[in-house]
Amino acid sequence: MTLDHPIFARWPARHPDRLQLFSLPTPNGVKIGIMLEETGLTYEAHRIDIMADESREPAFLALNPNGKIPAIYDPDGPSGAPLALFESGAILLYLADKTGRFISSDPNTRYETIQWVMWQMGGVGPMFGQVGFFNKFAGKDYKDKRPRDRYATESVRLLGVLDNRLAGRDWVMGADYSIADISLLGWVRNLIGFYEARELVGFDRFLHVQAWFNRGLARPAVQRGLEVTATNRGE
Ligand SMILES: N[C@@H](CCC(=O)N[C@@H](CS)C(=O)NCC(=O)O)C(=O)O
Repeated sequence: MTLDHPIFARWPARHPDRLQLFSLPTPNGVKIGIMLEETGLTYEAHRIDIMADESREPAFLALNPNGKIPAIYDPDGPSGAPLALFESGAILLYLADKTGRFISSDPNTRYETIQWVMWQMGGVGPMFGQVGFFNKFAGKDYKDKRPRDRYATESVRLLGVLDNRLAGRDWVMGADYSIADISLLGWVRNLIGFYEARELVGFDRFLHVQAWFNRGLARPAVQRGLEVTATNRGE
């Protein structure tokens, strides 16, 4: 079996029958590593070095014209034909539907789960990411702190929304761990870890988020998922 896509000329598939993941352990990237480990799907992971602009190479752009990780190529797509997909929220939803895991089969609860994934994609990701830029990366040296403070203030508000949601719930959707949790864990982890914004956003006051975060990190599949594509194993 050979896979018919330009990406494989640059990143060859050793196991063409498996789902192919192109990623890096960033907050968006780890979502898919975690989901694949949680579901137990067999996959082959390719590490894409975004710092070396590998995500801007023509072979990668053929898979994701937006030039960002994560992206997947599933040789066994839902119609029987292969499916290439980018945008981490769409990939989570696809993998949930493919496996029947981590999304409710009840239609109302299903849409609520999607709603929280959209909330992460449209709010938490972009806002926390900007906090990272202005607090840790190039934006740190800007004298004017208003952009940093604007994104920090919005991130605090979003953490408050999540904290309220998690009051009396183990997971975003209640008793059931779902793709909503999977979409959020890596972002909270980066905000208080790599982005060094724990104090800036007053994380310690969000007790429900803290308890949820620790529950998430305690899951073995989350621990494994955070390491997917951390090294170039090409398995
Ligand atoms: N909305 C996209 C965002 C993807 C994204 O921003 N990926 C980052 C890493 S977390 C990336 O590839 N950055 C490389 C670049 O922008 O050059 C998703 O959720 O998949």
